[in-house]
Amino acid sequence: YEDKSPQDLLCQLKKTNVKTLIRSDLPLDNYVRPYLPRRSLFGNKSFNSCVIVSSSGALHNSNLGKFIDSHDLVLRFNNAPTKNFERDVGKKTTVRILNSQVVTKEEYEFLESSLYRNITIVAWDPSNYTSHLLEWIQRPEFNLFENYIKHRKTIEKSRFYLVDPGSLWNLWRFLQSNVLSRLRKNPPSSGFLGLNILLPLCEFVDMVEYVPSARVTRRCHYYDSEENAACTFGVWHPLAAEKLITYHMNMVNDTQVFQQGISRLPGFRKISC
Ligand code: NCC
Repeated sequence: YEDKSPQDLLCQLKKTNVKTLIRSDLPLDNYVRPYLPRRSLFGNKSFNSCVIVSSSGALHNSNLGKFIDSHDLVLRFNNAPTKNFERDVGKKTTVRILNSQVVTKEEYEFLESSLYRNITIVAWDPSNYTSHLLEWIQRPEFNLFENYIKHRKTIEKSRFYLVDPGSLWNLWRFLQSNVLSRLRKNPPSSGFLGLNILLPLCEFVDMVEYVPSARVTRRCHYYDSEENAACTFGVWHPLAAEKLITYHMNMVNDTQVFQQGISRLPGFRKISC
């Protein structure tokens, strides 16, 4: 462990490649291969302003909707709704990051719900720490390939990407190399994954209520009333480590982070390593 500056951390993160799978990553005879996109997420597109809307209960009554919608790209997670919550979380969605439970479990109605149409979808599922890509495809935690293929086949203009599971462990190693505590071997949350998907594409990335502000409550999500402080600080995912390091890399002052609930990171193109 060494004490690193925000710049050092961002440079280390820039080298931690997070990739989505493309056709050429799989052998010719693999059944998923024909459905994968030829090019990776957003190709060489770029965005000026990007925002990540955490699903945190602290967004309730935040009034951040207009601020969120003013960004060029808006990233949301899982089944987090906008309808009826526009004042706090806005209504624009460019990308959704989904964990494999949301893609596979009946209750989320992945193939039917309008939440998952006309946007870009990026889904992830954890592999074993030591397993290879093809082993993961044979034995995913939740079998997202069936609905992946159905979505790609039947939904018009389906823009659906899968995260290379090795990327999750690259991010885990980044976190572990920058905290003193010993992290359990569970992948980072969709939140930290989302950050790393956007940093190469955006001039800057704002995150709302990811680093918790003075609005922090025990409430898990802005869209339901379940109370569980672990949603904010983590049990399964290394959330506390993710948030501490994100705070350290952030470029705005503490009033913005802890009063407004907004942290901002410079995109990778902005930093020279
Ligand atoms: O709750 P979840 O997370 O969907 O939240 C998305 C991301 O927002 C950030 N967050 C959320 C709540 C909170 N109080 N503070 C936060 O900072 C986190 O960065 C989080 O990643 C996930 O990461 O995919 C997760 O998904 C849920 C659940 O599967 C989905 O919501 C679908 O219902 C997981 N919960 C359970 O499995 C019970 C959660 O552990 C991780």
